[in-house]
Amino acid sequence: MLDRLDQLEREAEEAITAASDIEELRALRVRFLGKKGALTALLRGMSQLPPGQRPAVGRKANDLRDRLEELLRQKEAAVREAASGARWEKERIDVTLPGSPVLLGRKHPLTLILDEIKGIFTGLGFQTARGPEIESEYYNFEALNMPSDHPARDMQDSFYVSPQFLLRTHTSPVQVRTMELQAPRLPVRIIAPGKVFRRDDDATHSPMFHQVEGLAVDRGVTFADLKGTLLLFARAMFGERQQIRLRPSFFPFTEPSAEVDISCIMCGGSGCRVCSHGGWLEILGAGMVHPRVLEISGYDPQAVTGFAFGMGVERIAMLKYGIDDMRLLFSNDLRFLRQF
Ligand code: 2NL
Repeated sequence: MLDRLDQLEREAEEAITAASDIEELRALRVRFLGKKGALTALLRGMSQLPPGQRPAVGRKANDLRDRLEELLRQKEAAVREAASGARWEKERIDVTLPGSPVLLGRKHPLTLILDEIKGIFTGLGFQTARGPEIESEYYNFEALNMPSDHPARDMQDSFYVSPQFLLRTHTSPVQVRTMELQAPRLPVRIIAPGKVFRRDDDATHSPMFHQVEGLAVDRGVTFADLKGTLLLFARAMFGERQQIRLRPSFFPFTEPSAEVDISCIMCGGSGCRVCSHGGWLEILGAGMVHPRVLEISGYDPQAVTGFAFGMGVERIAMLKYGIDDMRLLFSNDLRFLRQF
């Protein structure tokens, strides 16, 4: 019996040493120490022994039980330790590695220019007005002295969304709406920045672009006020040495009308590739508000006068930043946008 206990001990030691996970150890505990286990079975046979041998066998069996319990506990601890070590190794992170860079956003070049334009006119006492991008033919054309048979209306190749509504081709309708709401209160001094839409698409035209129009209506507003305002704008925007030049032109909503040039921002006027060797760059259209437009908008053209102007924001951004293809402004290419 004592020999069989020794044999059981060796067998159990070997099995416990070889075990590699918790499940296996649990099975071994059942196999050797469980109610129907090997040690229990052996102890059952004790009643067959002569009474004199029983204490020695009993002691040895108890010692073996304690020893196996201890071995199982130690092995279980070792297995748990190994498992958590493997997990630690798997989840290990190197905190000295560089983190993922956080990309900082920035303003789009058009927004930068638009902010600058707004800032200049705000400083001159103009307020910013907004209006719908889908306009009625009335506000986009009729109220601006462009009846349906007007040739300028064919010139405007526009996007219609229904027989009487279209995407606005300029922000002038915003100014008409503002005058209509404000009349007959004076003065009117507003700029209308925003998106406009025309059927055009190449390196210098986009079907959607941005315009800023300005309008000043009051008693005694003159063409000189227009020139002074535009000269001040040109100098604030492009530098104090700027000159402007006005050439006669035509718009249905202004009379007289002018195209406004600034001295070339590349060469200062001596002639270069940017100004096609002319020394001047066209950046604005302007004029005195047509009496019909004042009247339609609720003002008495006998009592008040006004000047108005309009400029393309993309054109100004392209000149100021030296961009040669307008499509770059709408491609959302970070290699381009990061430069501003
Ligand atoms: C251009 C020319 C211009 C206006 C816009 C305007 C608005 C009202 C009354 C009269 Cl409510 N005129 N706007 C006047 C002259 C020119 O824009 O070349 N824009 C890019």
